[in-house]
Amino acid sequence: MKRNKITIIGAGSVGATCAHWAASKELGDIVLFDVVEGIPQGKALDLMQAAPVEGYDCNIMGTNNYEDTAGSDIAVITAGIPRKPGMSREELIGTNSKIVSEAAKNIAVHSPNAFIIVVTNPLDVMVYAAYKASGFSSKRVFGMAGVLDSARFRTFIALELGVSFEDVSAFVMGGHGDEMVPLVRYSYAGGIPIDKLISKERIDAIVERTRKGGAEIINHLKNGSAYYAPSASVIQMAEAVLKNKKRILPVAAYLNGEYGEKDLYFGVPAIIGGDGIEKVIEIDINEDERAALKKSIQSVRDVLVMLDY
Ligand code: TXD
Repeated sequence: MKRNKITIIGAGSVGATCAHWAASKELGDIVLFDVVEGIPQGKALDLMQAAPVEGYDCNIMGTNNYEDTAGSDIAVITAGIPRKPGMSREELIGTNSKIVSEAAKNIAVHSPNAFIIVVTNPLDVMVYAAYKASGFSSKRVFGMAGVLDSARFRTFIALELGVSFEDVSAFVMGGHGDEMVPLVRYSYAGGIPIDKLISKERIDAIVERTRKGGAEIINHLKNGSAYYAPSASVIQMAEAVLKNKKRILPVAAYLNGEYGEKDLYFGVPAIIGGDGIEKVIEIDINEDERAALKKSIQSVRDVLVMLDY
């Protein structure tokens, strides 16, 4: 029986750590691709040599040649340049859109049946670029941001309450930028709405920290951005597809009328399974949430118009 094949484009911090999580979950054989010679080969070999210790069976190879990615089931695009302190995600668009489009075209040629998960920033617009460049159905091209932003939100809620991370469910909608919308009304700890457990001021502070979650880490690292939680989030999405789990996850999905928007990738809850994005879920939102989402949509559209494709 054939194993799943997972290609990761960009063997930097997020890409290599995606390979690490995917291997530890034994999701399939892994190909790490990068334009820099030696880096993907070295990291892949190193990771494969952890297999006897960790007990996973998957082949992990590094390459600079797209032909080695042929026949992949999942392709994750992390290639690009990351933010530096003080930089917005939007400032990356010129360089990253070329890199992402080139990656998506190569995936389409070598792995015509793959699902593409885009990670590169500015996320919502880069997914759009990958969708256009690949020519794939929008069900098969989506972006990771909401799982990460929600994981940050859930982490801060659990820390605030001093309870298990596992018991906190919460999610963040919207674009992957400072206007993202953490949905307090849809956030629970052990099934109890968080506004019954945490004061309004503290919730406001947690929402703000969530929105700035990426920058907080960049400010610590100085050279590079977050990668452990981002890559874990990517692999959760890949697993949902490969195992046809039908998970409900917040994902940058193509909107074709949902939430009143068309021809836009935007963070919304969706069912992710063996067919990719199987359904975008439209939740009930109140006036304040609608206004916040509008702002977030506008900020994605403002960057989308800069996309040259
Ligand atoms: O929530 C999210 N979506 C994100 C997004 C969370 C974390 C990081 N986010 C973004 O992912 C970040 O802003 C960047 O745009 C990407 C990748 O972040 P990472 O931290 O992994 O960046 P690195 O370590 O610089 O790795 C990028 C790699 C590096 O090895 C380059 O040599 C390679 O990309 N690269 C390429 N690979 C293939 N093809 C081309 N053309 C190419 N150009 C650069």
